[in-house]
Amino acid sequence: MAKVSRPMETERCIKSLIAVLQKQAGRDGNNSKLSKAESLIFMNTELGAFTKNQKDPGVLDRVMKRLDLNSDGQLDLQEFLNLIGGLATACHESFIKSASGQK
Ligand SMILES: [Ca+2]
Repeated sequence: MAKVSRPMETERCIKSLIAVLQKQAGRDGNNSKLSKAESLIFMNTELGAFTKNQKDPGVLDRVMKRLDLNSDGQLDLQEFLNLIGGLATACHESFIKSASGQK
């Protein structure tokens, strides 16, 4: 008999990321892509720790432009994951630095 598997941590993380995208993108009725306005709300709410010290309002604009690889003015799942991946990489590097006593 096949073992009934419970979702593993990584699977739960993937589902959570998709749920976040759908929730944040659903404000305008299309829950598969973040519009520019939705992206800004997302970055200021869900990623407040990263954006709160950001004084230059143009930075998020430039981030959005860089992430929008196909230039359709929206972030699809792949583009959204590039953002998450970039932030995860930055966090990981920061953890390694603080673990080794650097600043
Ligand atoms: Ca896009």
